Amino acid sequence: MRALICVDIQNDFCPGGSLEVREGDQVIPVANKLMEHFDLVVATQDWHPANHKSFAAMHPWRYPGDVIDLNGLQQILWPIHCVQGSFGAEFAPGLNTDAFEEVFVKGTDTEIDSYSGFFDNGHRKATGLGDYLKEKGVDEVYILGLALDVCVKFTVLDALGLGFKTYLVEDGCRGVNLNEGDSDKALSEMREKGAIIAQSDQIITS
Ligand code: VGL
Ligand code: ZN
Repeated sequence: MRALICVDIQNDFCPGGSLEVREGDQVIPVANKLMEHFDLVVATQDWHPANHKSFAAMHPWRYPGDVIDLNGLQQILWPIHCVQGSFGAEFAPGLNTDAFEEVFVKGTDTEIDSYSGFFDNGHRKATGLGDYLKEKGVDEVYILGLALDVCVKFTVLDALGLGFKTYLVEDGCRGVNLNEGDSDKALSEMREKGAIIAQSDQIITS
């Protein structure tokens, strides 16, 4: 049984959003098209309290891109984004959210960030996505969304760690590329750790 996981396709990660990813909105038609070919589609949603400590604005004299120690973990500071209930946290317009069987929110604890859709960055708490997929008998996951070099990457690595056969849908992702080349590095790392890098048209015709 295979499942499609749509990672963080939200307004704040699309052009004009507070943490915009270049061409982020271009993943929407790819996601919508692929959904038709899956019996199970789930989504993750970055869903922060307004005072989340991954926000640079929560730390005096700190700016987006700075790195701090947050409760023992290295934390990149981000602009305020995906605040619970805000427009920026909503799924991007045009995304076929009706296809989502379940949505898993992450980043809800002010004290720890959660890039992966499965666990927080300290692997302290699970979101429920892993158990949910196993209960449904899923053994293969196809992952796409935003941002390739942050939340998509960590979701892929955790999927591999949980034993899923893991496909990364490359044309269904865009990267934030805080540093030049981050997306290429992320692709290499995912491939090295066992992910299969695929294009959406290969999946549709296979
Ligand atoms: C993300 C940075 C902070 C993402 C979420 O969805 O890639 N990136 N929070
Ligand atoms: Zn976030």
